Amino acid sequence: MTLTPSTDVVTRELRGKVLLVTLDHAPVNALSADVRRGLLAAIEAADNDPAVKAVLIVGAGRNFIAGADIREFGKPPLPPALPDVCNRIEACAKLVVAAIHGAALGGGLEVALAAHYRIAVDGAKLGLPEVQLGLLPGAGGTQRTPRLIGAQAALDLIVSGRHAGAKEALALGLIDRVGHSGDVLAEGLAYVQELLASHAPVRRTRDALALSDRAASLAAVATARAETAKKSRGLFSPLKIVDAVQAAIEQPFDEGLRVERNLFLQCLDSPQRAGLIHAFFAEREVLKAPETRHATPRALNTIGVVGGGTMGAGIAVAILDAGLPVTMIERDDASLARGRAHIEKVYDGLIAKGRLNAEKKADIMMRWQGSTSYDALAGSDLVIEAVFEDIDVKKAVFAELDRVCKKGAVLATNTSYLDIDAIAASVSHPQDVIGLHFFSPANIMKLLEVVVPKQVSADVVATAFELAKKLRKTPVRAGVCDGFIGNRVLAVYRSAADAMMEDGASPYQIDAAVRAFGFAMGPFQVVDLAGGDIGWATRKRRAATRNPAARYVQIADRLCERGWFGQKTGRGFYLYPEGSRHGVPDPEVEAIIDTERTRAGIAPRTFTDDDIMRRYMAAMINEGANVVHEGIALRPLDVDVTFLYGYGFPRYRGGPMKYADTVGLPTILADIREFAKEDPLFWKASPLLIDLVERGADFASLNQTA
Ligand code: 3H9
Repeated sequence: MTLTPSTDVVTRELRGKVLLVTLDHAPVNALSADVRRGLLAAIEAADNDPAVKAVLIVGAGRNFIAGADIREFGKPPLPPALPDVCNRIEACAKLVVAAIHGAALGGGLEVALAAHYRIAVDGAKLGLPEVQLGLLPGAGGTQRTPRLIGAQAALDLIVSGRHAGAKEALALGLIDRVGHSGDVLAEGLAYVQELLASHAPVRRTRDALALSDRAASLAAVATARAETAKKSRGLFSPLKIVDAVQAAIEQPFDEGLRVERNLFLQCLDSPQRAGLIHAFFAEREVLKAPETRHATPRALNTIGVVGGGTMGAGIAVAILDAGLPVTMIERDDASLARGRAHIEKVYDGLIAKGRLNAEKKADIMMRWQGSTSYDALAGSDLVIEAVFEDIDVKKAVFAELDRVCKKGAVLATNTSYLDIDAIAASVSHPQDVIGLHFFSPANIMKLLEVVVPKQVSADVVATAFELAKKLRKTPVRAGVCDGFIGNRVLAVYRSAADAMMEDGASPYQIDAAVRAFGFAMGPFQVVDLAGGDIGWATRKRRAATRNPAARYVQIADRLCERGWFGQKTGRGFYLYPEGSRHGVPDPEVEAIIDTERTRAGIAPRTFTDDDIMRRYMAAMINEGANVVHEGIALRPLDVDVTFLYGYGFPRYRGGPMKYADTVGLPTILADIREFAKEDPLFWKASPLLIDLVERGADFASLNQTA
């Protein structure tokens, strides 16, 4: 028998004495207004129906509930509010049980915590990941979780936002039972029957006693506050979480809920919440490149890598880590041995940290195979070339691949700048050639630029996205141009940084300002880490085609001429005393900069940190706009994801284009026009930026159009 009215997204069905309440709101049962209404109505119905002795809440599909509906944030609130729904569930006079499978995250776990008993099946993921969206659990999570599992465990869970499996959730006391059959409904119903049979009382989490040792709880808060202040790097919500948990200890439940609500609303209003939620959706949107919608990926069982240098070895590790076999090609035995050694070094590092053992390493290395003959690639489904960055060297490799690879094998180049159309044109099946631009270290960095040359076939693009999935990388579709999305934009804001350095800012001030903005590192630290020789080689390569009228700052060249390539040579922009990885400012570098200023006839001037960031970001945003305008990036969000995953852009700002929207495009354009008074050639406003400002539109308006 069905009690009416069920809603589309929340159905009710009486199973004996148990009201089965099923949330069915694809794809992840997010708690939209309809779902909240349906849940509330179900609880009301249960309380009003004497035939109902207990309520069982389950989720349809692959998850219990993924949390609040993130798409509603930033819009006018719709009743009923989730905290009220949770309070109503907890207040229900009938026994309420949550049966959890898949994700019970954020508001999803908060619903479960408001229930009186909880069972989860193997494979369930429980957590309060709101912090990753710039929020805190706002439906009682900061008040009920510590009451249930203690302040320390609650803080660990909420501040980290990590997921706990069913077994751990049981050990923590977050749930009461783990079901092993895999059938969440059967497990849930059996558990409710058992509770009814044993006359289990209605048991409310608000009355749980895990905070009864007040002194220990407050000590946990003090420790968490100190650690969070140290680690949260400019993030707003982590310390608010600590405040909310402190309120759980010090205040009665209802007052604690009020404190939580107030703190939640502060987080909700923060630009960080907007930036982080933009990042959440953007990283999912980039997966939906047009080719992935209609083309089927080719097979990806065996992969070849040409080149065993830093990039080739890093790519090989990424592939091995995905459980796939790798065939590595090098020109001679010594180079091959070096390639293998690079790979082993990564795994030995993990062994030293206790994250791998020798046996597992041996298992992994079984999937590695090396050869000095291209013929070993005859059976490979996909080959990634990672040799020296020179078009003739690359073309020679592709000629070999053309000769040995089977029909339909995908031929990929890891070039970071070179013309992939030209490489493709040099082989007999240009439709099989694609760019896969990994970032160093390739086994760690998440970004993968999928560079799409003119003649490539759609299923090859789809295969590249499939590979990214297997390697757990974040792919961004990019068009062919010098530097693709990331390095092209980087070259421009690096020039802006160089110009500021020559005009009077020290590299140390620029780095500090960029770090204070939220980047992990400043541009000159990045040069020192990557090796100054790499950029130097590129500058020399481009010298012939550089516009002679364009400003060219020579300071970095002066350092490279001295062999100061950064960390690996012990000095670059910074000094690295005795192999240290932490650079210290170098007075000799400052003297070289002074000499260069004199040579260029520049009277140094003062920059505030704000001046620095306005120029740095305007350069980045303007070139980002050009990249979108020219179709190199599909949308502004593709530029954002590139910078979040490949260039250490602070996630809480959402990426450069989202940041531009936050500041306001008219402000960015006005800055560019002001800077253009000094250097009109460099500061040329992007036609896209001008157009958007004229139309009163923003970058976000272009994010729907891929
Ligand atoms: C919260 O709960 C606040 C409360 O404390 C207080 C409120 C007052 N809403 O990731 P997938 C979409 S904050 C809306 O590819 P998977 C997603 O965009 C929330 N949509 O699947 C995608 O859409 P599309 C705390 C959502 O299987 C589709 O679902 N919760 C939401 O790899 C599939 O997603 C979280 O932070 C949502 N909450 O992973 C959990 N979640 O198909 C966030 C997903 O159009 N979610 N979508 O691209 C996740 O971590 C993962 O989605 C999950 C599934 C693990 C659940």
